[in-house]
Amino acid sequence: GPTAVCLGEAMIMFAGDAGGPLEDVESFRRSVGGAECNVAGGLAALGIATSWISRLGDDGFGRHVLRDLQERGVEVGGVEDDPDRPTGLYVKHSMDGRSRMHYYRSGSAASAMDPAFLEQPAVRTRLQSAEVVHTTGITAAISATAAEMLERLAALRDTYGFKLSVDLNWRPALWRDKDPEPLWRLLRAADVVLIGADEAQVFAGTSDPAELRERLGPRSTLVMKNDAHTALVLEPDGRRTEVPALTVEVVEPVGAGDAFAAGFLAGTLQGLPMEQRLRLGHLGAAAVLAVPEDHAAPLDPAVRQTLLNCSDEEWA
Ligand code: KDG
Repeated sequence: GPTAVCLGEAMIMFAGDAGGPLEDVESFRRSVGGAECNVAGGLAALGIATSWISRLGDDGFGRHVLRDLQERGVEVGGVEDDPDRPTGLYVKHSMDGRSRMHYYRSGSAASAMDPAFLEQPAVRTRLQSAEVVHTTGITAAISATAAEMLERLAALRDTYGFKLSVDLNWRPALWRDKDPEPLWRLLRAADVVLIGADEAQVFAGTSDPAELRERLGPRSTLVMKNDAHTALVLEPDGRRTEVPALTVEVVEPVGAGDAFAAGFLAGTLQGLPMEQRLRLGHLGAAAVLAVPEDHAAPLDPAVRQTLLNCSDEEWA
């Protein structure tokens, strides 16, 4: 069957039990975060054989990440332990009705990923057999060596024959004082580019899909999500498919984009029609929007099938 590889940092996430200023939050709930590992979990839940490739500290947090991903069906044989650097952390709390993120990740084990990491046998074999390799703009931002690694990854696309999928995941806090040009190069090299309309506006100065598609590579398919409203695909040949989002009560939005990516990519790997790929993306996002964690339990397969096949009127 089809196989996917997700490459990027995972962190232990601590979500504040109460809202308000961080200095007043006393207790936190632990879970696992990290854009690419969220996507890996989502793909595995949809029946795609998926490896998550990264580096973790040789510490209790790293062991928890591994265990959590394995329990969710993600293959982790390409993960390297670092005896000297820790697993990254991330604190999430809500203030004035908005989620705030605080990263404790500089100098983490994952930030030491570099081009040579991709040559490690356990990593190389997984990339060679992957149909799709997914990464995000976050990985391009965590360190200079990780950004170089992604340049190498883009070059390996042709050598190994995988499709490259990149979610912009624009994180201004990680890009302060950094040149975004390497990220543009990565996006232009990608076969699938996932972007939210709001972050497109900030990053590229436009949220017009046609204009954005033009600024990507000749083979890049643009997938643009417009919050709670709609998602559309614009293919290099100009074909356009749009599907409205489901209406959900939003508990906490972080991770919804990753779940959307997982659904869209799973549908792509399974050869579903474009409209159903988008529906699968929306279904994943809806589930994550409804929980405080960055990922959610998979939808019952029978319910999923019904929703994939229902009429447009029944859908939304
Ligand atoms: O997309 C979800 C991520 O934002 C979250 O899991 C943490 O990886 C993360 C990041 O860098 O924001």
